[in-house]
This record gives sequence, structure tokens and C-alpha cells, in this order.
Amino acid sequence: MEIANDKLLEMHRNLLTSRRLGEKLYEIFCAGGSGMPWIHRGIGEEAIPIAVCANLRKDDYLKLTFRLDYCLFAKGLSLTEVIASECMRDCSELGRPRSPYFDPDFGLLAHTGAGGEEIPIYLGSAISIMLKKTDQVCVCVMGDGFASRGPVHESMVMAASWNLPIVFMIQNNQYGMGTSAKKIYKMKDISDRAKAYGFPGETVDGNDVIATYEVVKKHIDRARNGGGPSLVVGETYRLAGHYEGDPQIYRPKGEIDEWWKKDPLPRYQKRLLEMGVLTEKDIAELESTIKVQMEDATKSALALPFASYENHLKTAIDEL
Ligand SMILES: Cc1ncc(C[n+]2csc(CCOP(=O)(O)OP(=O)(O)O)c2C)c(N)n1
Ligand SMILES: [Mg+2]
Repeated sequence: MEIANDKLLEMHRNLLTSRRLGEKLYEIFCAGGSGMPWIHRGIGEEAIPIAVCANLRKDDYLKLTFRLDYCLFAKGLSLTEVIASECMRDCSELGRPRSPYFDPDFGLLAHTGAGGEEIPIYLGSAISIMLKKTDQVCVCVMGDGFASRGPVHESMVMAASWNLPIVFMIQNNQYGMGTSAKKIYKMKDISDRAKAYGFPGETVDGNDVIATYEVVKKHIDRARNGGGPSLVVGETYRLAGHYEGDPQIYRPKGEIDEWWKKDPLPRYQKRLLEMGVLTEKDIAELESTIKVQMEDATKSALALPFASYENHLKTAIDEL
């Protein structure tokens, strides 16, 4: 598949931004006092959300995993909105009285602590697309752990029955908290699950930006053109602990070092350099630009007041 240089460069810019943003959020968390209640780092897994967003329009529906919500800048949120959301700030001053992470105008419908419960809500958006006969799609990216929850299973059954325009994507980072995905899935290829629902399933190296882009594109285009649901499994790895302070005693020795070698960022940069799409100078310039953007966004976000439950509730009621 021929991918335009502009698209390759857009994904590189977003991949690099997501890495620096993840690092910035970690720095803000460690400094304390920001309002960020916890951090679940997504370092090393960014290629999946970035490749997915590269295939979506603003009006498409999207759920990312809680660990990589900060990649929503690639769906159109500003860096300030993302940092402010992570730090529990009120974005009214930015003209966004709702939480930017919950904004139907950007196809963002649910953000909950109860993993898997968002999927039926997003299934509803796929039903709305069917009823309105638009050419939107819905993509639900979920972790290997939450992917086994009941609401996910029920949503897959219904998506198949109604041939809904939805792509389910499992971001298999090999662990659900301290439990290895190998202990949960009694099959070699998780995408084989799709057979039971009666729709296509495909597994891709989720640390390979181009491969992920191509596979995801195929299934999104199919859904957009009335082909119905599918399941994509992106194989990746959780390079950080489940949470900050996780002793990670469940990891086999040496496993993490092997996966650092497959880090999607240097891998993609090497590929683009070889293809002649990018130069070392371009990367250095982009790093400088992102650094400035990140500092500005952090300053603006942390200057915002903390969000209050009352304000959120009032906005929600006003909109009803
Ligand atoms: C319904 C529900 N059960 C349990 C939890 C606690 N919990 C938070 S994250 C997590 C692991 C999820 O694993 P996975 O889906 O693989 O995502 P990852 O953490 O690997 O990104 C669990 C069990 C929860 N948030 N919601
Ligand atoms: Mg996982």
C-alpha cells in the first residue's frame, strides 16, 4: 500500500509528540501538586493510537485505552486540553466547558473507571451511524484485560448481528495489571476470537507504525463502506509498570529489555530515514518545536482552575 509522505510525516510528528507528552505528564505527576490523581504510563505503546487516529475524521467515534488517552491530541484536542484534562482542570476558559475527553463533537463519548463498560456506549454510536446512514465509523481500542469483559462480548455479538460500522481493537500490551495475557488467552492468535462472532480478525505488530496503519485502514475503510465490524489485535508491550510504584515482580527476567529493542519510535524513525522521507535535521528541528509547544501547553494548562464536580454536573444538565 502506498502511503503519502504527508501521512507518514503526520504520524511521525504525532508519535514523537505522544512520546514527549507522556514524558511531560510523568514529570508533572512526579513534581506533585498538579491535581493528577495517578499515572498509568503508556510509553512504548503509542504507535497504535497514533496509527488509528491517522485513519479517522473528527466526526468518527473513538475510544482509546485509559493508558493512552493523552494521544487524543491526534484526534484534534490541543496539548493544553490534554494536559489540563489529565490534571483535572476546568477548560471553560478555553471555551470547553465539558471535559475535552468527553466531547461528542470529537466523537468522544465515555471515559469511565469501569473498564469495558464504555464499549456498549460506543456500540450505541455505531447504531446511530447505521440509523442516520452517514459514512462515519466507530473504533474502540481496549486493553487485553478489559477485552474479556462481558459488555465487550455482548457488544461484539450485537455488532455482528446488525453489521455495524465498528472496529474493535485489542491493544495487547501482554499484561492486565500483573496477569500475563498468555495465562488468559488459550490461543496463539487472539484475533481468532473474531471467528466466533462471525467477522474478520487480524493481528498486527502494534509497534510497527506503517503495518498498524495499513491493517487498521483496511478495516476502517471496510466498516465505512458498509462491510461491518471486525477485530484487530495490535501486539505491543507495557514498558512501564501498571501504575507508578508497581514492583513488577511478575515480569520474566530480560523480557522488558527485549521489548525496548522494539520501541516503535526509533524503529519508525529509522524506517523513514531509510525511505528518505525524513532527515536527522528534520527530527532535531521537530524535537525543538515540540519542546516549545509542550512547555507553553503545560504553562497554560496548569494555570487553569481545578474542575469542580458541580460545574461538570451543571454543564451536563444545561446540555440536556
Ligand atoms: C471493571 C473493572 N475491573 C477492574 C478494574 C481495575 N483495573 C484497572 S486497570 C486494569 C487492567 C486492565 O488491563 P488491560 O485491559 O490489559 O489494560 P492495560 O492496563 O494493560 O493498559 C484493571 C483490572 C477496573 N478499572 N474496572
Ligand atoms: Mg494490557
